[in-house]
Parts: sequence; C-alpha cells; structure tokens
Amino acid sequence: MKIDIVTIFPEFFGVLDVSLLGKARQAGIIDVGVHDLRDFTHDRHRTVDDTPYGGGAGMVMRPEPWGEALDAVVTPESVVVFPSPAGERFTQATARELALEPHLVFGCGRYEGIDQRVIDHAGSVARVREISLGDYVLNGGEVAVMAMIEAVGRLVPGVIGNAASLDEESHEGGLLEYPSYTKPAEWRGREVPPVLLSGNHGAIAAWRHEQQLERTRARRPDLLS
Ligand code: 6GU
Repeated sequence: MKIDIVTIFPEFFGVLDVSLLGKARQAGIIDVGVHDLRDFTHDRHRTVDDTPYGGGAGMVMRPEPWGEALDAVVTPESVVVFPSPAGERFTQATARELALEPHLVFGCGRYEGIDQRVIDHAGSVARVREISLGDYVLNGGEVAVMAMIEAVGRLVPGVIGNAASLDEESHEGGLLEYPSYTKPAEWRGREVPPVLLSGNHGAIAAWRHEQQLERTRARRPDLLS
C-alpha cells in the first residue's frame, strides 16, 4: 500500500518510523510519503491560509497550494481522505475498507478548514472521503491521520504477524474485547478468574463471550442495538 500525506507539519509523522508500522515500512509493505504543503507555495512567506469569505473567526487554507500538492500525488486510483470533525465517523469498518485500497492520500487541514473547492476538485479526479475520529475537536488533522494510518496499516496483510489476533479484538465482532490475564496467578491479593486456569476450552470461550457482552452492555450499549 502507498500512503501520501500532505501537511504543514511534516515532522509530526516521524512517529511512523517506529513500532509495527516502522517495520512494515522497512519491509516495503507500506510506503509512506510525507509532503510539506508549503513546498507548493510561491510567495516569500510560503502562505497557506487567508481570511474567510463571508467573515467569521479563524483562517481558511487557500486552494492554490492544495491544488498543486494534490496534482503531485493523486491519481484516479487514489482514495483521498480529508480528516475533519465535520466528516463521516471513522470506525473499524472504515479501516477495513481503506486497508483494501492501493493508494491513500491524507490531506491534513489546519485552521478552520480547507477551501471547499479543494475537496470538490479532488472529488472530480478521485474518490474522496471526509472522515472524523469522533465528536470532539482537534486543532488539526495530523493526529487524526496518525490514528487512521495505525488502524488501517495494521489490517494490511503482512503488517501483523499473527492474523488471528486481528479477529479477536474489540470491535471486530461488534462487541468489546474480553479482559486478559497473564502470570502470576495471584498478584497483590488479586486472583486470575479460576475458569482461565481450568484447561476447559469450552468453559473459557463461554466465559469470555459473557465478559464481552457484560462489558459492552455497561460501556457501549449503543453497539448492542
Ligand atoms: Cl479527523 N480532525 C479534527 N480537526 N478534529 C477532529 C477529527 C478530525 N476527528 C475528531 N475531531
């Protein structure tokens, strides 16, 4: 999978060199390009924003540098993702869809957003999705894109050694994950649930499923309806 990121903070994405995704990059499974939006400006001050037409608070990102940056990376096969608190909600299903794509482009907006014509134009040359992580506001798309890349990247075949571990986690079965325990069997007076030491695989599976239902009922009842 190829991933291109356009941002005014390329240094944010140094994190992608470490951990699992760093290994996937080294192995050539995921190829990430980070592009500085300011490299596509032509004025002395490398300006990327201006005041909004119609008035209002904050600044809006100008269309010209965005147009040139997207011209440099987007192809008809790309999916272009604009992180935005006004977007559709990002879920595990979104991650699974994006993991099937050969090329993702992430356009990180700052300030009050990007001139709408940039998103409209991108939609005329490729598939575009405006995506939100949830109902809260971040200062810019960079941290959101990092989260999306981590969620998508780990679903790309070869990134995670044990593919079975992907099936058992929270959200894959529509339920939250069951609690996990390891040695020692007793720690600070707290015991591991005895069923997990029983060797009875049927009983263990039933207990774990019950724990999933109980947790989901208590913490995320919306997932059960
Ligand atoms: Cl994707 N971007 C921003 N700026 N804020 C957010 C978000 C995205 N998702 C939730 N809040």
